[in-house]
Parts: sequence; structure tokens; C-alpha cells
Amino acid sequence: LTSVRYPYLKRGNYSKLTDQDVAQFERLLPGEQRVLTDPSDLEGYNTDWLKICRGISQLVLKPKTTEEVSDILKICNEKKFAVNPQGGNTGLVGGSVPVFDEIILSTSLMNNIISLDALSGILTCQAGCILGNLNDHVSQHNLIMPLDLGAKGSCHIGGNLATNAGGIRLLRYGSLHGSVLGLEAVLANGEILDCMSTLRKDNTGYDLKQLFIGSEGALGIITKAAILCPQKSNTVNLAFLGLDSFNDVLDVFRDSKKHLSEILSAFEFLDSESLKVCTSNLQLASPIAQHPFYILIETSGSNGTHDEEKLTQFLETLMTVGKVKDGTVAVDDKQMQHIWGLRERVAEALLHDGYCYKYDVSLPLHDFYNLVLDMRSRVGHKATRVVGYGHVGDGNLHLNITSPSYDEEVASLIEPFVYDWIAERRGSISAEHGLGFKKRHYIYHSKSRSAVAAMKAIKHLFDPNGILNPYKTLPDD
Ligand code: FAD
Ligand code: 2HG
Ligand code: ZN
Repeated sequence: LTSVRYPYLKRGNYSKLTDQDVAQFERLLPGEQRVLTDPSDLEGYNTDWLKICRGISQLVLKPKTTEEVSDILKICNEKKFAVNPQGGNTGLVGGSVPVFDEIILSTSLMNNIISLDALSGILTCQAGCILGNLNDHVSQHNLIMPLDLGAKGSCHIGGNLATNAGGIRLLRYGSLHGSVLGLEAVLANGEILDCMSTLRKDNTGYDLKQLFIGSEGALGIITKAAILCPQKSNTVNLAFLGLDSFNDVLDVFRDSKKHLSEILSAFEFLDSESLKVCTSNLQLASPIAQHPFYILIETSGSNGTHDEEKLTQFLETLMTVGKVKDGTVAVDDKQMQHIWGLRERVAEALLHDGYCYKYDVSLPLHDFYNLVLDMRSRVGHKATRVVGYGHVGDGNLHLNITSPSYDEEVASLIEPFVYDWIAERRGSISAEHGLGFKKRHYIYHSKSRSAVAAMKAIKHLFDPNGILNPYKTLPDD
């Protein structure tokens, strides 16, 4: 079968579901709403957050336990059904929805918090817990989750692990490769791989859990994790500043590390077009006048007076030397949330333009913003807008281009130009969102032939029948 939606792609040689198969899954998952087959119920599971990728799955399965995941995968592996693991379905690269009729295995009912050791800060939970709920839970014990992202209200921790999600706290707490202490996954053949250590230090043998962090559902279904949660800071400050040039953004970043040092907890940037999309498409108000660039500097520490003094002094110096033209410091939680909204809701605001061409790249900082400028002059007025924003403190740019609907001419001006541009500067074509369905064929722009060959060998070892998330992450042979 050649898909009419993806005419260049052939469905793999997977089995097709029969009524008997569905009945077998129903026996396995008794109770209400655990086996979905009604097309209207399936619509949301088949469609990604960007409303760009659409599958035609006829079955969603909602296990509650690791053992149920194992039983499902045993059947799928034996009968050769393709499986699409799905968490909160907030992924941005088409990895979370089926390409054809893969069975969707949703972790939405695997949402138990198993334990929290308030002394060590170690949380253990099932993969389907929503990130925001976990943060609310641990904050009652004076802890925070080591990651935070705009999709926190819907994304699952299992999805975060599977994508190795970055977000706005990475600058301070590092990536999930460091904060995940233990992980449990079910392999394609149903075998349960128990790597649920809760130790800070554990060098006994290969660190297998790392393979699953960022594996995008291709090596196994993540079912549980143990995560090290940092202490919640007594005092958090947030400044929103307007700057004249991207060079000033970089200078202020360098100075922030030097002068704010241990209290610096986030450093994010938006260009004027990114802010404009929030003010015009979401009617959010900007707290300061218009400038070419904006930055958010967050500090988190234990001594309010000390932190405020340090930040105020730093900001005064920046204003005096002219690196910062204008700015405001949030005085309460409401203002803080409003300012974070201007940064975290750009992705949502862009969708109001129509179609969004999305690029998530790592680049050396001296080249960072030139990609936006080059893209702008390349597509000119053919696009509605070209915006650049993101985690500048991590060297991670979000380049987004929009048009009223998908436009072949705009698309061909962007790709492969954008990937070649990044490869020439030895950047990464996927900083934090993964490759999913959309970007897998560009992997060689960032990874060597030998590295991709090793990835394929690992995939074959863990999933010899290729049932887990086919057509994603790795390129075809
Ligand atoms: P899904 O979208 O459901 O799935 C993502 C991938 O993981 C798929 O390949 C899926 O098959 C696989 N998967 C899901 N669960 C499992 C599991 N249990 N076992 C194995 N594989 C699994 N990302 C960032 O990195 N940083 C950001 O700042 C950020 N901000 C965002 C803001 C918004 C508004 C939105 C919509 C998205 C944002 N994202 C960000 C992208 C997205 O939220 C993350 O990739 C997130 O980690 C996905 O989690 P999810 O539960 O929604 O996973
Ligand atoms: C963010 O940092 C997310 O806001 C989404 O990673 C980025 O939509 C994007 O390009
Ligand atoms: Zn991001």
C-alpha cells in the first residue's frame, strides 16, 4: 500500500488488525476506555500538535501497568503489528503519531507517582505522569522537576525521556542524561528491562538507561523512571530586557554568567518578530516598548536580599553601559507568569498564522542568529514571518517560518538550504525535539555514517522485527 498522504512512502510489511485481534486486546485490558476503536475517539491520537502529521490508526491501547505493556508487546511482536508509543502527543517532529495504521500505545493511564524521597530528592513514577503534575507534587516537598517546558500541562515524563526534552531549566540543571537515575522499559519482544537504580553513582557495567533517553520510542516503551529533583529555590527573580542587537544579547549572556554566576537559572531570547507574534496573535501585552531583541534572565537562590541586590546592580550596570535599552523585573508571580508566557507561548502563537515550518537547531553562538537573517532574506515576503527565539544560553535556536497554508515554493526555499547551512557550521539539525518522522532523512547533516550505522545495529538488536515506531528517527537503508 502506498499512502495517499505520503506518496513516496510504502507501508512496511506489518500485519493488519482483525476483529479477533481487537477482541484479544480487549480481554487483556478490561474496563472502560482502554481499547479505543471508534474513529472519532481516535482523531486526536492520530493527529499531532502542529496539525501537520496525521496517521490512520484504528486502535489505541491504554495499559495501566508495565506487565500490561509487556503483554501487549508480546502479541504485537509475535503477530508483527507496528506500534506507535504515545505520551502527551506534544512532540513537534511527527514522532508521536502513526504514519500508517500503527497501533497507538498511549501511556495516559500510567500516571502513578510511586515514591518521593524528600531527603535525596529522588522521585520514582510511571511514564504517563504529566510533567506539570509531577512538578506540583514535588514542590510540596520543596523540590522542583529538573526540566520545564511550555508543554508541561500535557507532556508526559515518558515522552520527555523518549525525546530527551531540554526546555528552560537545562542551563542550570543539565540534561535528562544527568538527572535520570533509573529507568524501566519494555522491549519490543515484551521483555521488561529493569534499570531502576536510584543511586547517584553506579558504574557497574554499561549505563543502559542512557540509550532510551532520546530514543524516540524506537528501542522500547519507557514505563518508569527515577529522577533526581533539585531543591526548590527560596527566591526567584525574572527580568525582561530589550536590546538593540544580537551581539548585545551575547555580551549580556557572557556578563550574566560572570556576575550572576551561581544564581543564574535561565537565559532565553526572542527577536522582535517572535514577541510580535504573541502580541498580535494571542493579544498578550508586552511589558516594555519595542526593541529588536528581548532576553529573559531568571535567577534562583536561597537569599532574597542577596539575589535582588546582585541582579539590580547587574541590570544597572548593563543600562549604564548601554547594553540594555529598557527592562522590567517581575514583582509578583502573576507578572512572572505573564513574562514567561511571552516566551513559552510563541509556538502556540505561530500556529495562528496557518502553517509552521519548524527548525530546532544547535549552533555555535557566533553564528547563531545569522541563520534567521539569511533565511529572512532568502524567503523574503513569500513567508508570513521568519522568527528566531529560544534557549540561547544552551546554544539552541528555534527558527520558525510561517505561511497561511503549506506552500511548496516556501518549503523548497527553506529545505535543504537550512540543513546545509547548519552542517557547514557543524551544528545539530535537532537540538531538543528529535528527528521523528519529519527530519530522519537529514540525520547525516549532523551525524557520521559510522554513528548512524551503529544506531541501526542497536535498533536491530532491541527490535529485530522493527515494530516500534517505524518510519521514524533513523533513515531508510
Ligand atoms: P509525545 O509527543 O507523545 O511523543 C514524543 C516521542 O516520544 C514520540 O516519538 C513517541 O513515540 C515517544 N514516546 C512517548 N512516550 C514514550 C514512552 N513512554 N516510551 C517510549 N517512547 C515514547 N521540547 C523541548 O525539548 N523543549 C521545550 O522547551 C519544548 N517546548 C514545547 C512547547 C510546546 C508548546 C510544545 C507543544 C512542545 C514543546 N516541546 C519542547 C516538544 C515536546 O513537548 C517534547 O518533545 C516532549 O518531551 C514530548 O512529550 P510527550 O509526552 O508529549 O511525547
Ligand atoms: C520552545 O522552546 C519549544 O518554546 C518550542 O521548544 C519551539 O516551537 C518551537 O520552535
Ligand atoms: Zn525549546
